[in-house]
Order: sequence, then structure tokens, then C-alpha cells
Amino acid sequence: MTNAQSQANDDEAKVGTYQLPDPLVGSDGRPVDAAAWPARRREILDLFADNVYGRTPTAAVGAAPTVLSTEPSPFAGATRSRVSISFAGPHGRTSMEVLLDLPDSVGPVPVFVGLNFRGNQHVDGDSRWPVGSLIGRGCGSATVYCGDLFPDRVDGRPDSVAALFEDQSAADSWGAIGCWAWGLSRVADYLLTLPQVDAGRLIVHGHSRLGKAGLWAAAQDEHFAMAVSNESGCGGASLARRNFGETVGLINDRFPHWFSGAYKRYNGAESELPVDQHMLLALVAPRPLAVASAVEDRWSDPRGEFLGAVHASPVYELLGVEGLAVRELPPVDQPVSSRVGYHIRSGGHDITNYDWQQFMHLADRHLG
Ligand code: GTR
Repeated sequence: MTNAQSQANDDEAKVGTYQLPDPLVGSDGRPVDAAAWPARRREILDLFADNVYGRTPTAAVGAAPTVLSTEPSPFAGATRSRVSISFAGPHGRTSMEVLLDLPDSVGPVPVFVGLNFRGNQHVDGDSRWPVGSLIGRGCGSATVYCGDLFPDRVDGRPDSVAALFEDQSAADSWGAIGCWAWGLSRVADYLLTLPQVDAGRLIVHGHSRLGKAGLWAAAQDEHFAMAVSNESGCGGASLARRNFGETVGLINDRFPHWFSGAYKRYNGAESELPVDQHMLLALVAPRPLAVASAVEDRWSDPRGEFLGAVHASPVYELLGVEGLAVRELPPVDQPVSSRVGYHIRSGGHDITNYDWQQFMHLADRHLG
């Protein structure tokens, strides 16, 4: 057990009571109906930008894709491309490399879009990355190494896409999660130029820290038709106010580069946050959303992730679609496949073939 883990609450009895901010009550105290939701949605996005992830810069950035190679994919019936996308911003230039596998089927296909932890060269043979299964189900896969966008270290910022823009120091300046989410949107921009890609079926996914980034990308960018959060935990799907497992203070201490400076104000003061993570999930509404936990991954707070999905559901229902169909934590390995889907898998912190089967099933079911 690490020092941080020994400081964390692992006892459900110690969670105590807490009051969540209501996504359906505006900052003016008025209830939000379906007509008022778009304005409330913008308000919640601003609250997350100002208090949690930092502001995503809006300055124009030029993006120039270059196809480095196109060849038969290692997976039968598909083509693999490596595409370098270079960016020119007001304060610099950088690039990222997309690894894209698309089935050779006729007609535009859904594409799963996600960042990887170790580099595109490690995707093949990684059980966490089942490109062959995706191809087999008629889906494409697009991935970028997260370090192309923000090297995952405390001093990674000068080598990140943040360096394209000015203002590196403001309290609401973005961190690694903001930069990773920005990169996911730039992958979407590129995919949307390809006739083989179904523009209405881009699915953003991520595991753990990259799940936090995937959710923030889906919240900001409605080009993503569905979002998948696998064990995204603190700063992802799980409720901060529960103080179970990793907390705001612990995450800011170990990973000060992930969030904005402003988020540090809430170390040990989660109840003062004007948002909680159910509101991030609510920003995905009415699009399908998969939230997944693992029973031994107590650090991510499985119950907190489940409750995030429960408390996001009223927004789905307001918008006339089904949220999460259950209100009690389902038994282990018994997935719930409503429009907001949830499962808790046996085992520990990981993304497994079992998790992927649930995500692909949910995509089939809700995106067709
Ligand atoms: C842990 C971190 C979590 C989670 C995880 C991961 O060390 O505390 O928030 O993101 O890493 O990314 O695997």
C-alpha cells in the first residue's frame, strides 16, 4: 500500500452525509426544464473549466495531417494508417501521431477513439487494446499516445500542447487532462474528414486517468456520440464528496499537473466545489454513456462511480431518454445496459476483454 493509499478512507461507514449540487437547478436557484438545459449545460461546462480542469484555449490552431503510411492492418480485413497531425498555434508548433485501423467494409463505420499510455508502437499485443475485436465488429480504432499531447510528468507542460498557446500560469489554466481532451477532439476533427468514418458514431473511451480525459472531451465536444469511462475514479466518474479512496487532496498532491491550479482550492474541501462529478457525466446527456468499475479497485471508488451515473440520470430523463435503469449497485459481473450503462467487474484496476465486450455491446445497442 502506498503512503497516499494508507491516508485514504476505505470504509463505507465513514463516508458520512453530503449534499450534491443539483444539475437541474441553475445558479440563479431556478429549476431547469428541457428548454433551459442548453444554457445550464454551458454554465456547468464553465464551472468545470473554472474549478476543475482549467480552460481550454479557443485561439485558432492550424492542423495539418500527413499520412505517414497506409498498409494492411495486422488484423484481417482492415487497413492501418499512421497519420501525423502537426499543429501551429499562436505560440508554437507541435504534432501528434494517430494510429488508425479501419475495417475494409463498405460504408462508413463507427470508430472508438482513445488515448494510450505507452506509445502507439505498444498497442499491438496489448490485451487492453482489442483492435482485432473492434474490427471484427465492424468498428474502427483510432489512438494517440497521451505523451504526444502532454507528457505525464509534473514538469511536462513546456513539452505539451499548452505551449501552443499563451498564458501558462493563470489559476484556471488547463493541465494534462485538458490537453489530453483537446487532443481527442483534434483526432475527431481529422476522422470527420474521412469518408470511411461514420460522423455520427465516434465513441470516445479511456481507462483511468485517460478515462477522466475522455469524459472531459465528451463533455466539451458533442462530435462524440458516446463516451466510455473505465475506472476513471477521482476527477472522472466518481463523486468527490464521498471522500472514499482517492480524494481531491490526494490526487492534486501526487499529480499536480493533471488539473488546474484552481482545483487545489478544494483539497480537503470537496463540499465547496460548485460541481460534483455526476454533473460531468450529465454533460454527456443525451448521448449513450458507459461507466465501468472493478470490485477490487477501491481507490477509484466503484460505488462513487455508480452514484455518479445515478445522479446524472435525471438530466437524461429530462431530455426524454433513459438514464441508468437501476438505483442500487448491481451485483458483480451483471452489467446494466441502459442508455447510461454500468457494470462492476470482478478483479482489480484494469481494462479487460470483459469490459470491452460490455462497451461494444452498449455501442451496438444504442448507436446501432
Ligand atoms: C492512479 C491515480 C488514479 C488513476 C490511476 C491510473 O495512480 O491515483 O487517479 O488515474 O493512477 O491512471 O491508472
